[in-house]
Amino acid sequence: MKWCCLIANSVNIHDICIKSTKTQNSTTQMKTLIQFINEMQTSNPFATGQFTRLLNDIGIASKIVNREINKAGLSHTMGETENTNVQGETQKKLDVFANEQFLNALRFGGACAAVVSEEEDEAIIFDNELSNQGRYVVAIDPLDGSSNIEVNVSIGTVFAIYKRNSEPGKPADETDILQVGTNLVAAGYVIYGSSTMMVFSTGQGVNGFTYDPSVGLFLLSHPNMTIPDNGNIYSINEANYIYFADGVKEYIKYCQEDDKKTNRPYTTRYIGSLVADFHRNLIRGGIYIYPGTTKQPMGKLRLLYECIPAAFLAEQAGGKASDGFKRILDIHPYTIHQRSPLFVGSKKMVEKAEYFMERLSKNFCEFPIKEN
Ligand code: P6P
Repeated sequence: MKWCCLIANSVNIHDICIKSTKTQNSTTQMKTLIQFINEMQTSNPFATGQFTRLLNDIGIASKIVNREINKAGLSHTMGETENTNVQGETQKKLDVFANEQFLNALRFGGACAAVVSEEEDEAIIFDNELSNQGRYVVAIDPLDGSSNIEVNVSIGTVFAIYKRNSEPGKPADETDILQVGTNLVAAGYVIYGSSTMMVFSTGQGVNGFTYDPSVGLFLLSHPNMTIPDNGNIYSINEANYIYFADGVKEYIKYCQEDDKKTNRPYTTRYIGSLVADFHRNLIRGGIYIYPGTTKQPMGKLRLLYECIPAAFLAEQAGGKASDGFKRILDIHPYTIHQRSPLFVGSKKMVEKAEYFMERLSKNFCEFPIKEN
């Protein structure tokens, strides 16, 4: 710092030094994910350390997935496999790789008794001595938006964590798997984008951690994330317009009207990756809609490992999430890959969309439709 002052007059190095020192200090002052989780554990007298272990295991698996994504173009992991998953989608090699990493991390961590994964037809009940003592179950989309991998667009992992209902010591069962969103103990996502971030909530607000690959740590870069009450970005795939309910069509028209006092017309941004669209709207304000359509009345997204975690985070950040009518977190799942329409984001924007749905599309279809 001293030598900076000596030559400060010449090239303004002083500011650069201060800035870099400040940047340096702020980086070194940033809390790591482990420190953050350990502080949570010490503040909870009933904590056994299993939850800390679980979040840490998810963090480790996401670092391995991140490394593979970052070099996908240079390695054999790009491209498709010959298999299709239960969704009927062709599995990408990275889908399979990510699924394996998270399942292995959770299987041997001793905190998780069962997993529902988008890439697995059935729930995975670990049923080994260690896992049967696990007090948690996890619903996960290991790599959401993987169709964007080869075009280098941000993709993500989405996870939801429940406390098991059945007694530890035995294998988990269906009562542990099909839980309503209000039972969640935590939810989050990892976005593999221009930087890799883990954003999660344990019910006390939302915090974002940026991954620093030079030290292999997630650092608390976005404490107490809150979503603006209103916004001017709407995210929806308008290619499906003719299949939308009238309420959705009317809301899109509302977004496109010219009205300066309500900051319209809005801007449309649709990345085709839930985590990326959700993350932008969380920071800037906005609404993401994947509605039911006449072709797919329950929409495309899965309730357990896409809609519920997104809804939990949105509400924890001060936003809102529904299926256009009902709060997502109040929907009782009846099957693990159940779909649901999703309206999620800034509270006032979701409420406006719900107004049009209520007024014009109340009977668009009786939710939830029992899918075969
Ligand atoms: P569409 C990715 O497949 C995903 O599940 C979400 O991440 C994304 O928002 C949506 O589907 C994109 O679906 O039908 O618009 O291509």
